[in-house]
Amino acid sequence: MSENLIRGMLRAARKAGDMPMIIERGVARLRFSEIDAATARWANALTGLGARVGDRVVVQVEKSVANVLLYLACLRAGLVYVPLNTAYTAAEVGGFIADAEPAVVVCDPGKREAIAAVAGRARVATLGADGMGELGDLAEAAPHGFATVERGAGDLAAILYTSGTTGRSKGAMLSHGALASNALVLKDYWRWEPGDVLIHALPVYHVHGLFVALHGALLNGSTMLWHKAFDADAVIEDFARASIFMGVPTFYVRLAAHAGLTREAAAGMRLFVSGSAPLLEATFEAFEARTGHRILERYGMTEAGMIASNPYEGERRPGTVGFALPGVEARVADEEGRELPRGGPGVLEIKGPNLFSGYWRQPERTAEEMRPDGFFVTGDIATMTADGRIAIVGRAKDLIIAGGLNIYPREVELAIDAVEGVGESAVIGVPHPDLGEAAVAVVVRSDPRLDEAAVLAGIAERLARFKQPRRVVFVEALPRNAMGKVQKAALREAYEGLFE
Ligand code: MCA
Ligand code: AMP
Repeated sequence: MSENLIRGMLRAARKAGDMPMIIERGVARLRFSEIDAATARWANALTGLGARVGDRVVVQVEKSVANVLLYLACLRAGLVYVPLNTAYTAAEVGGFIADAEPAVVVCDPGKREAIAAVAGRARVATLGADGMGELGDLAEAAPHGFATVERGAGDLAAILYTSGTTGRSKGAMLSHGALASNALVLKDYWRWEPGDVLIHALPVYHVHGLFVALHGALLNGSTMLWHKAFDADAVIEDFARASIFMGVPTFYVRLAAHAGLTREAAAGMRLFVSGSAPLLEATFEAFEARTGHRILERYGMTEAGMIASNPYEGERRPGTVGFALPGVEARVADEEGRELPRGGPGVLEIKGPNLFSGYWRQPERTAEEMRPDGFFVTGDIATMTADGRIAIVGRAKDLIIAGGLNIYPREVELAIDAVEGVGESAVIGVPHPDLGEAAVAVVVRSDPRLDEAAVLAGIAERLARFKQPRRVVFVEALPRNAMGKVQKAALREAYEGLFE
């Protein structure tokens, strides 16, 4: 039997019939009854460009209905979807293209020239937010029939890049089977039911918006109220027409600061889900006080999709991410992977059908994060109670999460160190009231005339804006331990009040 993930979605779509699949600002943009033919047309357009089963398709486009069809068409045609953050610079995109070696690169019409310059041998096709552009035109004219490509559970559906630390980034290979198993588990765990309507305000280039939200709605035949970007006004207005909302903690911080967030406004909602970064207890409590809803916090990772979740019916406890999802095994271990007694902190390791198939063409880096018994080392520090409730209490990996987006300090440090007048730098994450964490660069000058603006200007072309430090501070020397390693904990402590 084919285990192509698209099959379950097309089945659900047939049941949903003429119901809107995507509503944008009150207008039905796509109906479930249309997606069979529409994804067939898009699949024909892609194969017409020369993409063959197993080929990668790198996509950097604005969030749109066309973007969803493009993703679904990749599944249907057995192509491997590689989405990229729209904020990435052409230089960053070029790095991903060199690694993924796609057959086709899809970009916004306005970026065509810049992307073509870094696309190597790949075909470049444009796609605008309105569905126009070269690929949109091809899809418009393409035949309505397409034989869905048979895929096994282990065949790749997508590659999502998780870091750009040093030199090469890591592309997490995700199979049809891993994505399907995770989506089906969540469908039951969060009690998706007929008639559910999802407010979709997340970007569609990361696990949260692309898989957790989109797959959930598609497998349940649920209408999505589509928001191009998060806007608290517009989201609160949609509460009256929806039942489920998913967001990163920054969304909830902004909602809780909004005068329109009231019990009445949220009365018809069934479920609020938070994840991608820690939800502060204060945000959880403020949200409950205002709406009566207890946010359901869950925890996941690009390499594993969703790993743990607070229960739907049991206690949703702030500061915890709940229990390992059905089928997922979790243990808190020491540095050698030996399970520690319950209660104390250690590195969280997990195993299950949701796990990725390794890093694209980097078996040695995959091996570094896998235990011989198949457990994956998450790099998150966690505690687990005797009954299995998990709390994420820190990170062993050097990672900053700002507004739900990852920033790898090493990558930013390398860019800053290349700026004229910089001696050395250390990039740290410090608490930020809106973003949760924000990046701060601590810089030692080799040229005393260097200022903050010059550092930021020096990295502007190289790094996506969200990775650029919110502040640059200058010091005489970086604190180092006896081994010569920069003491980031000391720096974090020194600057923890910077944004308060
Ligand atoms: C935008 N900017 C940011 C961020 N977003 N800076 C730091 N961190 C960010 N996350 C910058 C812009 O470049 C801009 O800079 C300024 O902030 C304002 O931009 P704007 O577009 O207006 O920002 P915004 O609309 O307020 O966006 C903030 C946001 C957005 C709504 C929090 O970043 C967002 O939607 N985040 C969600 C990301 C996400 O989906 N994460 C899930 C990953 P300037 O003004 O200087 O030009 S999946 C995952 O982590 C795992 C698997 C999981 O468990 O889910
Ligand atoms: P990514 O690297 O984009 O896949 O992001 C995964 C990381 O986000 C995890 O390893 C955690 O560090 C973090 N994360 C996701 N959800 C949560 C959560 N609910 N609480 C704390 N950290 C989280």
